[in-house]
Amino acid sequence: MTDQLTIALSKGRIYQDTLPLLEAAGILPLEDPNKCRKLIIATNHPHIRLLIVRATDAPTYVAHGAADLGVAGKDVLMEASSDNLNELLDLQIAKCRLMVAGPKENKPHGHRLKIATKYIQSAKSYYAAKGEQVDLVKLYGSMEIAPLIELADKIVDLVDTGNTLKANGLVPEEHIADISSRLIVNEHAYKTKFHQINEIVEKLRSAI
Ligand code: PRT
Ligand code: MG
Repeated sequence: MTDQLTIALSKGRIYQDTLPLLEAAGILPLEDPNKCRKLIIATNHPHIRLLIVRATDAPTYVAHGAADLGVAGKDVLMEASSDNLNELLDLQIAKCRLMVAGPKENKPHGHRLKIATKYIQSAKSYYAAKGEQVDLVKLYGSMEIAPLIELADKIVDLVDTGNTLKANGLVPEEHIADISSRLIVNEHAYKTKFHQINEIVEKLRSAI
């Protein structure tokens, strides 16, 4: 018997970079989520479907078993609970770095360092490991603005080309982690649908 398999992934760069890997594994989406508005995309395998979700939500779908497999950035996984899910493969896609960045002219400050970020957990463990006490301000996007208008001294954000930082008068200062996207699996599904999942995993592994 072939079980229904659901794979959660986000549109944008993760979809673009996962598509060739899925194709190498013989999984061909029947529609392009960037062109149609559908959030559930059928594939050439009647029992395999793709779920198009927000990048930050992929681990939640997998943890709850609403998706068996998923693709998520390590940045997202470091912020999410790892209950009920396992990381199976480093897909080596959507690569970037998690960094501390600040204004080109670093102003001296008499107060505790204030850091604006979407990555509270990662920033917390980074500064804790350095033994530095900081105040964290949670933002959901456009972090680069924070130091410009003195909401924060620095930011913790993803950097790829560095163009976004540069355009906002910021410079990368400290490297926190190398980021890439991971294939994640629901722990229960990995047991009950092992052969089916493992076949896909092995094909993806050799396509990386
Ligand atoms: O809407 P939301 O942003 O939550 O999700 P999304 O579906 O738009 O996801 P997307 O595509 O923005 O991000 C998905 C994953 O891609 C992230 O979780 C990362 O693991 C990975 N990734 C790789 C990146 C980048 N590179 C990246 N450069 N995610 C975001 N950026 C942003 C960064 O936050 C900054 O604003 O791009 C800007 C910096 O880019 P450069 O090239 O100017 O340095
Ligand atoms: Mg985005």
